[in-house]
Amino acid sequence: MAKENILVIGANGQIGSVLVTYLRDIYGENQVVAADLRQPESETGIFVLLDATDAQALARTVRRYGITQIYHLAAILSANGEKEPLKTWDINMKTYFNVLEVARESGIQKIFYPSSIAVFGGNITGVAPQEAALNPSTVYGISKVAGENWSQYYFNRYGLDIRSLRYPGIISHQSMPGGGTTDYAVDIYHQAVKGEDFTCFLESETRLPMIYMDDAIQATVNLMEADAGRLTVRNSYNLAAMSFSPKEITRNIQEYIPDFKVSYQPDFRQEIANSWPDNLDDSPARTDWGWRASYDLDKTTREMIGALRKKYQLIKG
Ligand code: NAD
Ligand code: AKB
Repeated sequence: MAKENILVIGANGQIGSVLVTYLRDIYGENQVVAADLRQPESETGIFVLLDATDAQALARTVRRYGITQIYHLAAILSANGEKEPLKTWDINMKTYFNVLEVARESGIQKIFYPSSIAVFGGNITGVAPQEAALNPSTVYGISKVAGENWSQYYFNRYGLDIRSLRYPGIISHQSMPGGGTTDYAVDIYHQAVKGEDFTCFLESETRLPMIYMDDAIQATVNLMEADAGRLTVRNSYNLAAMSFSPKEITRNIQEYIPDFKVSYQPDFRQEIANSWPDNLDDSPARTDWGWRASYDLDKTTREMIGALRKKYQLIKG
């Protein structure tokens, strides 16, 4: 494997904190530079305090570490984004333009851009096809559609090798989600394992596409390592793993924790969830680079409950 120097921006977030460890296992501890606005809770490898809206600071980091690939994870997510729409647009777009421009100017070979199911809007009912009219309802979704279009533009115009996934909601035990609409599907496991009741901010029947963190990381790395000639989608690949409602995940958890109780108090996030599809058709990802999910809801629940039981026992003990 060619020697890569990888920069992960937004490295302290739900995905970044898991992805950095995984990339360091593959490419080597000193080959992966973690960068974020905030200091990490514990520093294990190279970390740079970086505001990616600052183009010069980003360029300095790229030069200093001889960066060859960027995973650009920094963004404001759907629910937090609705609280400050203009700031969200500004941060999500400015950071991505800075990444695109530093890549173009410094000859960076590859970029990973995470998109989202939030690119779809209420015009899609049921399963979202790869090719669809994208009418997002949130400022976050609008910024992701714009990001996808700019990815396609920089690929067509400058040959920049940008790869992207439309992630479903990600479920992880290692890290907490950062202000999205799918966050309930992580929070619910924590409450269940702590032996507490859970109040869900979505209605019981609202089905959304979700994915377990291990699958999301595997998909990301597989896409980044795929032969460029096989990639037919240059805006963003649909990615699917499972789809469930709060009622269905509750029933699944109750198979392991029978006393677990959930009540429903939908808030502004319900409208966001209503505008998203139930699931995605990910046939191009399957055909082009062999994508297959390994975790369904039951396997996810087993892993989450097992890992969180250990975590909370450790905290107690
Ligand atoms: P997160 O909110 O948990 O983490 C984002 C990180 O970016 C945070 O640590 C934050 O401090 C950092 N950040 C914010 N502004 C920054 C800036 N200006 N400069 C440097 N760092 C900055 O997000 P996440 O869940 O890890 O998501 C990562 C990416 O994946 C995002 O682009 C998100 O839109 C996308 N995505 C996530 C999910 C999911 O369910 N987690 C689903 C679809 C898409
Ligand atoms: C959110 O809910 O905003 C994210 C996402 C699906 O993009 N988890």
